[in-house]
Amino acid sequence: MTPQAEAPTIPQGLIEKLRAAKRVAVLTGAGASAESGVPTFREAQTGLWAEHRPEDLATPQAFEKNPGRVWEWYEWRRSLIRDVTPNEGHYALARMEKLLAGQKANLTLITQNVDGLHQQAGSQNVLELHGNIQRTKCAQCGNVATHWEKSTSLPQCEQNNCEGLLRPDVVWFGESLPLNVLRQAIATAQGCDIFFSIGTSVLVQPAASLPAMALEAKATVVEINPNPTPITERVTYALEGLSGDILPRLVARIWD
Ligand code: BV8
Ligand code: ZN
Repeated sequence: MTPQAEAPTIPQGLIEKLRAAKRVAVLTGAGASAESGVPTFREAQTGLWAEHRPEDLATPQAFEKNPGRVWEWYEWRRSLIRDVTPNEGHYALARMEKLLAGQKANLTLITQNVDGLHQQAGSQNVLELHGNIQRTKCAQCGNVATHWEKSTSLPQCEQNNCEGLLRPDVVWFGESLPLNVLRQAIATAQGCDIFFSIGTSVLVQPAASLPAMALEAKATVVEINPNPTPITERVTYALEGLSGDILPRLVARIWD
């Protein structure tokens, strides 16, 4: 039985920096939703999707070739998300945003996740780099909707005389990110005092370049992840552990 890894202490230097911070940036990945029960991309898929890799399904080519299968995969993922709730890490980030506002500072939350759990936990200033699985976008006219005809297996656009197929309003591999969102994320990374990289394997570009941009801009960079990533060696503080455990303790140490 491997000994339960000792939960990392929160470095005093980080506490002081956060108390004095004016601009805090947070980048989250699938690991921030893991404790809510949302499988991460690195985990093997289960059930009938076991033999499919997300990278092979989350592409325009896959949708082109077999829109029904891609649509079913997203309906399966929506079903996984429907029953989950934000975890303690999501709530701690929402609290941190409010507490920083109280000290005339701001927090910008840049997320790679498409599950909407940060907003559900109360975070306001959220940049969705990769879109949101709870919205659809018409493949033809681009109309974005949050409600669509659930009965059919391949819903179509309801805009007048548009027959377009609906697709999830997410960014697929090979598609560019929404430019205005990406620009804001880059400006945030380059202009912050403290940059948190939480629950991301720092592999998917261009999101994966944001922590390095913060380092180049001489920000204090904090990583929260139970596993090492390509930036672990370079960050100011590498807190090895779960976001749902570390974040509430961090907020309590600074503001309680
Ligand atoms: C683009 C939405 C170009 C869809 C997603 C070769 C080299 C470099 C780049 C490329 C390349 N080949 C292709 C590319 C580009 C490609 C890319 O980066 N590929 C990777 C695989 C190499 N990028 C793109 O295609 C992007 N677009 O480049 O466009 C372009 C430019 C101009 C014009 C046209 C085109 C688009 C990328 C967006 C893809 N869409 N999601 C959907 O969800 O279905 S990405 C998807 O995967 C997720 O959103 C997420 O971002 C990513 C998975 O990453 P993570 O979030 O980090 O999750 P992961 O599972 O990997 O890791 C979880 C981590 O959490 C782990 O480290 C784990 O240890 C940790 N963890 C686990 N539990 C916890 C925890 N941490 C804390 N607490 C816990 N409890
Ligand atoms: Zn349409």
